[in-house]
Amino acid sequence: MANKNTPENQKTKDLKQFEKDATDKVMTTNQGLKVNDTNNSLKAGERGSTLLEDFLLREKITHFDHERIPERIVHARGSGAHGYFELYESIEKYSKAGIFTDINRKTPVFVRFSTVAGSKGSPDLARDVRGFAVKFYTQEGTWDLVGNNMPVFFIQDAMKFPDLVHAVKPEPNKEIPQAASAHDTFYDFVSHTTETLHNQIWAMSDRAIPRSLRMMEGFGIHTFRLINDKGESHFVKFHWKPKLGVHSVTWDEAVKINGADSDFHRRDLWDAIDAGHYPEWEFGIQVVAQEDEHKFEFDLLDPTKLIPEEIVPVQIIGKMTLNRNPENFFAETEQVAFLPGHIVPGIDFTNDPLLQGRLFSYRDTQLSRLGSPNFHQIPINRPVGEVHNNQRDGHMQMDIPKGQTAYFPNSIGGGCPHLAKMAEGAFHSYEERIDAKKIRTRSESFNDHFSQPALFFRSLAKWEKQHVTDAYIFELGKCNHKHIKERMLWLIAQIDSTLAEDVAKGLGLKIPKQIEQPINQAIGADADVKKHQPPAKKNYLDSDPALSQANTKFDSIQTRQIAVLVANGFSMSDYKSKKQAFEKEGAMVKLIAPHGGTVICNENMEHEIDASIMTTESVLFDAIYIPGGKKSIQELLGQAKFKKFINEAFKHCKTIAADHEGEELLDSTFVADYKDDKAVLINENPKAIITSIAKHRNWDRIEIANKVPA
Ligand code: HDE
Repeated sequence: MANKNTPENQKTKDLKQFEKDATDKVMTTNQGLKVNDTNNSLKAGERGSTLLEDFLLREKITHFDHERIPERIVHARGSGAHGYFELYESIEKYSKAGIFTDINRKTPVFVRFSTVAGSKGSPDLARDVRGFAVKFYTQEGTWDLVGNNMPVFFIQDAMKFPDLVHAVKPEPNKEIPQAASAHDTFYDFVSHTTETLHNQIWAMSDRAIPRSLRMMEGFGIHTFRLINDKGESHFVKFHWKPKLGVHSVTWDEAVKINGADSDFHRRDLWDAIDAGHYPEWEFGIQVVAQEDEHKFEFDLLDPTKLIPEEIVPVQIIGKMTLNRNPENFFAETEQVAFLPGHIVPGIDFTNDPLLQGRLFSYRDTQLSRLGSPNFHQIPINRPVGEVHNNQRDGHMQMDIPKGQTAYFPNSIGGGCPHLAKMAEGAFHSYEERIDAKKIRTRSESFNDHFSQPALFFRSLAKWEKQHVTDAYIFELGKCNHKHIKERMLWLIAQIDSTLAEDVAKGLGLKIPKQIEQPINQAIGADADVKKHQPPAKKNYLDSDPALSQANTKFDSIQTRQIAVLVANGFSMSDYKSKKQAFEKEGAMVKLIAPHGGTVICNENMEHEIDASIMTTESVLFDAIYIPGGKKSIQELLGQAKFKKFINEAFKHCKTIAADHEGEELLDSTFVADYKDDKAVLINENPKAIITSIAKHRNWDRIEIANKVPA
């Protein structure tokens, strides 16, 4: 059994040998030649032309000219972190994987979160699915769980992926819009490809605008297999559940955050890890016995379907902690290469046609992105175990394979590298029985496209439903083609008639009684059209509480950003008691003042401020606290942006607390008429404020909040 710290040290040690630290070092060329001028090129005379001879200039410029690589074709915008995975209990009855059986291991991981549609420099708060890709450096080989923050995908067959991506990306004639699904081509595709509707409604929900990457769930999406040491298979879905709960911002905030801090999620992840608030997710599995494969109302191989947790509960078996920021963004976060085909003994694939296509695509894309079949030798991609085979050469070969042979079998090289016996942990594909015709089609068992979107919508709280409605109105409102909007309205009506009516009202359109047939055009030209049309929704479960963010955790204010509004003369005693209490619970308390530099409290102490009101925005914080102090409040009243700051926080249903004279500032805002709101707290004790902030938002306020003209 491995020492508890071995694996983590193994990858850290491996990466360490490639790290470069220039502290106290002299500057050199790439050949190690010492350089004493990197500011001026070599010229013929002081004002003369530059000489071709200048190898220092050429080396520097040539490297610069080639320092970009293609961004990922999807998921280009990402943020990464290192950490480790621990197992709570062995699941050896299901899987023989070391990572699932050895509770003494700490398996190193590298995680990359991403948005899907936008370019590398696009803003973090786009309405989009988030990638949630985890590389486990296990002792038996690297396992990549390349998932998303939503449990289903838009399409059922890999063959449709280029169409989906072309539809959502900026339109090809004008390269507009960036990082947005709210445009004609996307809804043209969606409205003709009804299998997309489930993931689509998730993308309209708050899941698509997370408060933090640390506050979202992760899903492997596909049904995989777990294989035990007897070679038996169980179906499995993988889940990540954030310890801080699942929380989101509102769309109005998202739009404003993108302007105020387009790196909001990336910064939030980095700062939390930097401050020692290590993000954690519990790891869960939904297991289905082989013989139960066909007992569901949907096909387990269909990636547009989830298994409701009400039907198959998630068993929590481990935890992932992210505890180290990368040393270098390009070397680690950009160059990391995830492949769903990276699995280890004890885990295997199913015939999900989307997964099967992914097994081809990811290796292929790394070849153009990273430029060489040796991408596995890049430090972040190297497995922790030894690598020996007869693959040779290629661009940027980093290894020096010794010996005369590069083939198998051989006798000259002593038959090495020799083959692993099963008893030595060799990989062996699950021996699935297959007796089938070769056929290009879509299984009829994949045809139900309305039941699960309807289940999702039914399971949401009132405020979540309102957000979905608003999102559809926004997205379809951005489309120019009336027939696309009408087609969408008809399809939404198949999911939920009230939702469709509300969206139609917002669009100023009527839900059409009929739309041109067929509804689902994602089938072959000669396919039997009738056979492939989705049937009316079925109700096999009234609701699944796990689908609603109203049922998440509301027990912590850890890492919540609290804006404290102050000017000279603020009450130190008010502030001190709150600051201590908030920080004890792990919140980040930030002083916001009318100007930069410092402010002096009523006890004559100087306090460094975190941001002047001119450089920050309400949307970057989770809550507001205003300590008393007559002089301070008078000054804050004199600067209109403080009122805007408070009005916006009120609009976004946040906790607003004030002590003593602080109430006067609230009286000058929209809050004045709503001081009985449960998240407006005046002269309350710290505990009450903490409980309120932990609730994330007071969504009961939503209807009043929508009236705030901020
Ligand atoms: Fe991906 N996807 N994908 N995808 N995907 C890529 O691989 C692809 C799908 C996901 O942080 C690409 O290295 C196809 C589902 C994540 O580096 C590419 C299909 C899920 C990431 C690719 C899918 C994902 C990618 C682009 C349909 C959730 C970012 C760059 C058959 C389970 C990984 C790259 C990172 C990245 C192809 C569908 C998640 C082009 C063909 C389903 C998290 O290979």
